[in-house]
Amino acid sequence: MTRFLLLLSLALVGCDSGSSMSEEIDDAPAETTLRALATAKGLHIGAAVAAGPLASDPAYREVLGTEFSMLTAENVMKMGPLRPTPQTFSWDNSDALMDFAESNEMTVRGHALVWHQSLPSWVESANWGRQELIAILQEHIGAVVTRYRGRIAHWDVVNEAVGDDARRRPTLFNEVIGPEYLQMAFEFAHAADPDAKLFYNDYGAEGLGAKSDAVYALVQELLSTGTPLHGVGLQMHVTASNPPSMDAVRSNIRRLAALGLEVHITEMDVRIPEPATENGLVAQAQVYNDVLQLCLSEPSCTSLVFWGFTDRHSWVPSFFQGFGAALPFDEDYQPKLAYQVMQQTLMN
Ligand code: 9MR
Repeated sequence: MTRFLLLLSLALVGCDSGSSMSEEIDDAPAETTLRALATAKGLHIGAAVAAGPLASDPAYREVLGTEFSMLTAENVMKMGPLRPTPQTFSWDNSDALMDFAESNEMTVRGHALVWHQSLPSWVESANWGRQELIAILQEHIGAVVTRYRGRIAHWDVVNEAVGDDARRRPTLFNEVIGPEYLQMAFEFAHAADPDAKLFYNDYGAEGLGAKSDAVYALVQELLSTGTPLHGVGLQMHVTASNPPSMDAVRSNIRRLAALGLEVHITEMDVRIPEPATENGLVAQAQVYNDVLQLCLSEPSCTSLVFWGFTDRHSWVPSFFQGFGAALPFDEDYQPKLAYQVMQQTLMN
């Protein structure tokens, strides 16, 4: 708590010095956004975007475009939303996201080409043969990556292939194609856009432990077979009261970097019990700040992406009963303590 009070006072001082600095420039407030400050430090700071408010809520668009340099699709680039039928693609929402990103000069993380959730029912319900399912993967990955070739810098190619038991998850792809579906997926993506950086993304593998060991072994194996894999996404869906040890996350990032991989924090949110209390918000701010500082201090950690940005739109309350308020902006788009403390860290 003492450390937090120090950070908070620094945050308040930092806000003042930011505004005096800004007298020299025309567009003063932009210089103290997370976006401007993180960019100056070579870090992409991003948020997952929900299609509904992106289409309909000017305040949502304003904060997103001002505060973040990177965005990712919370849902609209998953196979279910993109592929209502075997014959059709539904590009409207993903195109709208790309348009927004490009008109705001934001970089895009594509999410996610292969995942066992959010599959179309026509994929889940049929009894595929191995070659048929490989053909579906190839066609799907090829079509999506080709459509956004040169415009999506980073793709989550395979998401959550390791189970909570640290074994290969027995997904449709793993069971029908075999574990080699992973290498195939990366190769299909690489063929469609050789310049895109291709990521393996997972949760619960941020620190050290059986699952992160399994993810490490998986990416090591993929690299050893020449798979075009360039990075690992650490999702970082955590609770304020029980975050992973930052020392362990640092060790994990370093061992991945030693394999030549880039690391992105891809889906960070820090849930607290609702209704939110002062103590909860303080603990939350500390976790956000710890992860930001860690990422800034590790050269391989090049992006920090939140899973949303406003408590108005977050998957957390519907998934974790009794928890919420997990993001750096509140439901009215006001910056929370977590925002202020991160802003101060980026100013230093
Ligand atoms: O936040 C997403 C939620 O709106 C969707 O209903 C859900 C299923 O598609 O996926 C959520 O996002 C997940 C992400 O794609 C992968 N990592 C875990 C995220 C939270 O469940």
